Amino acid sequence: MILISDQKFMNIAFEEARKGTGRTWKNPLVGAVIVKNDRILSVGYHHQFGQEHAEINALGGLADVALAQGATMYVTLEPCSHFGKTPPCANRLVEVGIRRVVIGQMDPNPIVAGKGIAILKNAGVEVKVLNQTGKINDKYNFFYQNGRPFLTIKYAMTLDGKINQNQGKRSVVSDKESYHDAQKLRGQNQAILIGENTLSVDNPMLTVRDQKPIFEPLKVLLVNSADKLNAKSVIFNTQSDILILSRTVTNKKWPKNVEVVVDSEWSPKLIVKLLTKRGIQSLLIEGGSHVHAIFMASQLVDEIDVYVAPIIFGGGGLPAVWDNNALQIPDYQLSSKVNLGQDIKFTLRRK
Ligand code: AOF
Ligand code: ZN
Repeated sequence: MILISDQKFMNIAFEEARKGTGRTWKNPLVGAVIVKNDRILSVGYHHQFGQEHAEINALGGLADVALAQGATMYVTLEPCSHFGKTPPCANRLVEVGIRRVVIGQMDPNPIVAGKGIAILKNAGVEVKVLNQTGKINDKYNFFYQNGRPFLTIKYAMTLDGKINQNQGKRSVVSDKESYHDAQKLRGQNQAILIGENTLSVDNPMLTVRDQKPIFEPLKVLLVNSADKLNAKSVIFNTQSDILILSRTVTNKKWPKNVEVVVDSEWSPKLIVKLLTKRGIQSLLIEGGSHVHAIFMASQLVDEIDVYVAPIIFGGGGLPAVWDNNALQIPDYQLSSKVNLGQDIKFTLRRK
């Protein structure tokens, strides 16, 4: 049973947590509320990757830390137990005399995963876990629960299923509103992948332009030969990290922000394995047709976002999903359908 007052304060903690949206990078969003005699004494949240955790910020908001004696802390995620960029929060809560801790969800990150709760309980602190995620850390939770990043494919197409009008040329397909929505999607992912045709035809920057993030997503280029890439592609003018997955060896000297990893058999499975090892929790796949096809058939794609524009290009352009062979695509179901200007965005999720 959940007490009404516990739920009320936890909802406030979730609101706090959301204030860190877009700034905590690989860390989860976390919010905390300190309550005594049914009154809120302080609130706090995790502001940015590398900075203080939510609990410490909430304690810092107290007029006097002695007020924490005998208080209850509501925190959306299990307090941490590790010495990371900051000392463990669970120990600090014990130290300042917090008597009861109400937790939204356990931390699935194996460096914590129950150890924070154990520290609290061993010190005699009353702990209650509500098993609520508030849907604020879906990709973080997915990564640790499934041992791989959450994969999303995104494309814009015409009513005749084309992503461009002419195979070798970039075309405007979607409405402004779809463009802004797609920008938001970029900001919600830690890496963005494209194939070499998209790189040469679209020459994209793959940056998040609407609301410049503190941490730009890693740009991943899947290519046959790193050395044959056009060095004038605008992507190489950006400062953010670029990971080139090349099928053939490189003899070039690359700038510091560019890394080339060679494997003659790059497959979705192998790419996912590499990104998992690097702690990338989410990947957005942005073209082109063949990259969409091989990923869809890989059984590894969790979400597909398609922006459909009410225009027809006719023959000559590339289909949104293309392979020489018929592919076995797993089952997806409609998760949402929204109007964006004159376009419609369909979001599909794995069944
Ligand atoms: C908390 N409160 O506000 C956050 C927590 O890199 P570090 O040292 O900041 O540690 C990151 C890990 O700490 C993160 O993956 C998660 O397990 C926990 N994050 N924990 O108690 C917070 N941000
Ligand atoms: Zn912590």
